Amino acid sequence: MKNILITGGAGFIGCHVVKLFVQNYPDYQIINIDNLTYAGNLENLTAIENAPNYTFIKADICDQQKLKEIFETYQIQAVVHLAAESHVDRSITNPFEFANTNIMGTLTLLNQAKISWCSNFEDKLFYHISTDEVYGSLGDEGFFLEDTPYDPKSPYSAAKASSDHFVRAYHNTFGLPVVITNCSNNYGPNQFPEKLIPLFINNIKNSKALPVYGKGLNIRDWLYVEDHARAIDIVFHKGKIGDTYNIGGFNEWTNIDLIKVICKVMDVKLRRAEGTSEKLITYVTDRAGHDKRYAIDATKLKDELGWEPSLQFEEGIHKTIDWYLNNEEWMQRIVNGAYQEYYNTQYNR
Ligand code: NAD
Ligand code: TDX
Repeated sequence: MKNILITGGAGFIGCHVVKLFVQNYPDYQIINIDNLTYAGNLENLTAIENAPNYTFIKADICDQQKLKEIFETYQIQAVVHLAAESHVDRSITNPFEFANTNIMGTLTLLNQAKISWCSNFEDKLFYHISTDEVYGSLGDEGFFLEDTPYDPKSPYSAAKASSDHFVRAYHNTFGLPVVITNCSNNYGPNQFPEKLIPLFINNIKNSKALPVYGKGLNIRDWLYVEDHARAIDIVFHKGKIGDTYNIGGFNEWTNIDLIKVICKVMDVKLRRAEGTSEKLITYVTDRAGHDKRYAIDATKLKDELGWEPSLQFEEGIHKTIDWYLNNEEWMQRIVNGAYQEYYNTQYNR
């Protein structure tokens, strides 16, 4: 029996992690806390919301008193921390919110774990989920390794980098048992349609312009979200305390090539003439400080813990597009804001 606190479980990656843990580990009690920002959507969790080993609590990771209550009530033994502000463009317009949630929220959670565990850290774990963006931006060559120096460039990545440093500081200073993973760009079902792939799928479906930043030549390494959740499961159970593991898809694409693949697949699935979707491509002003290239070397995770991506990109992108086309209501309710009422009707207690 283990009581595990997962933060940010109503978000994109969090919902896949919560579902995996609830379904694969009936002996674990999964307590999901999320304060349901615009990005938190409890509809992502309907498959497991009534499971006996699952509890949802609407809570803010910056709320120390609430965290104290939750640690005491549920006798929390491990934390898997995903809650964050996650969208780079929003961090450019509102950096303070990112500092508050990603830095102060993480620090509040770390400190509560330290206090509640009374420095008795046996069988405890604080697992922090982070991003490859903390390493900055690559040129044409090379990969991010676990010991690549931090060089964050956006307010989002600066806040995530700071949170990573606090996690390591709590390990070094107080002995808190921590593990960190830094992952590349995720894609798949349930991603909020502000991020490139779901935004473009939705715009193509509605014959709206596809806003490509700059020349579309920036490069990202894409990983299917369920492969990330599987990696988190493995690191949670087998990761070495104090260590960092990079997680990536070994799957680099320039934005424009990726967009053209999505356009082609969408033409076929929507039975539109070849080339219809590509005509929607519109080059727009570049993102400020737009990182050129991210590429993860996930060899350590493969060699030490035996994880590698299971899905080829072609299969992943088909699965993803099918999911959005088969879940039009999910998208519609997000676009019109109705998903935010779900909490009030389902969890009004
Ligand atoms: P998301 O924006 O879809 O979800 C974030 C969740 O956190 C939401 O449910 C939101 O309501 C919740 N949240 C935000 N502030 C909170 C607060 N103060 N208290 C409680 N809950 C709060 O994000 P995501 O894409 O699922 O990312 C999850 C984590 O993974 C983040 O830490 C992110 O930095 C990291 N990550 C994401 C990617 C990616 O490609 N999306 C890649 C690598 C790492
Ligand atoms: O409209 C767009 N047009 C465009 O050209 C959007 C939304 C994005 N882009 C570009 C910017 C990036 O080069 O596409 C690329 C991907 O953009 P996002 O989906 O916003 O992701 P990115 O900025 O790379 O960050 C993501 O991966 C790392 C997540 O949002 C982060 O949370 C994660 O840490």
